[in-house]
Amino acid sequence: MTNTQHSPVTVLGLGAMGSALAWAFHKGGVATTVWNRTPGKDSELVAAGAVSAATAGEAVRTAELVVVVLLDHASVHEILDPIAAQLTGKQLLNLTSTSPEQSRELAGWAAEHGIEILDGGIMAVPAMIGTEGSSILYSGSEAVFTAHRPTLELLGSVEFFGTDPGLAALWDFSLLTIMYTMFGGFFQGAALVGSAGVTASEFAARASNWVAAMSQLLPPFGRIIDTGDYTSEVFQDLVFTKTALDTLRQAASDAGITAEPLAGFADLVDRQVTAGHGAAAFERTIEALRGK
Ligand code: FVH
Repeated sequence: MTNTQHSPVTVLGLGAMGSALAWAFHKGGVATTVWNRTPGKDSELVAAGAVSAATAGEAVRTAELVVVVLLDHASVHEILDPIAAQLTGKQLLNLTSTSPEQSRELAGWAAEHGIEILDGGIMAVPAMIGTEGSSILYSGSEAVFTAHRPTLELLGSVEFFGTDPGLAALWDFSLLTIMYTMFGGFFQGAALVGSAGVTASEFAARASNWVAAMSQLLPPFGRIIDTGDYTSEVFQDLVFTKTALDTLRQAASDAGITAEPLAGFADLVDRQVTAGHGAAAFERTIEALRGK
């Protein structure tokens, strides 16, 4: 049953994420129309009462809010460019993972066509959509965010970062950077301990506690980086860090595995030591990322 609190929504793209979003809208009482390039992915949604459209143009006709959740920036343009005229005067939400610059480019394109656009970064996997753990970061049109906030809250908690359309993606990609480097470290650690016959599952149980404990160090790191003073408060200096990383690389080599996930970070530390900052706090590594 549809709920008059929510305007009709169209979801363009029924991959794993688009389907999860469409289901959350539908279950929340939103009149939901769906379209996907490859037909057939909407059969269960349609059986449950969602409306299927044969083309993207047809799909956006009745919607006030059009949600686009496709593979990437190129596929978004591939689908939206031919229907720009039908989108004029409508409100668009891009939940496709696009880089900050791509989000800004899309916002420029939307403005040229009289389309109000909000951009979002989904901090959840499809199974989490609509649950407490799901969080979505937004930026761009505050009017679209405010008008549809109750509808957006059906997907997860919401936060608006500002009118720069690239901001949500900037936060999203910064958080994903942590996630992927952590996963890379987990795989390297699992390969290392696995060289002694330990299973990855056994390692994972201990590693998740370790990651949780180490994450407590991030706020103090942030504070030191923000002062720009890497000499007054030195929890661990760069020479010590270089020695530790060199030994970790040696351990990987001895076990016959590659240390590539660690190598990028180790190179940054090496550069800081070579530049004469060995006694500084290892948080100074961020300056190597900034090219200093
Ligand atoms: N899945 C996840 O965990 C993450 C969580 C964070 C956010 N991402 C982003 O969400 C976007 C969509 O991801 P997805 O999980 O739905 O991805 P797929 O299941 O691979 O579905 C891709 C959909 O895109 C359609 N598509 C691809 N190329 C084109 C194109 N050239 N023209 C039209 N549609 C296209 C594809 O259609 P089809 O292959 O079924 O015809 C799917 O609908 C993504 O940006 C994630 O980074 C998800």
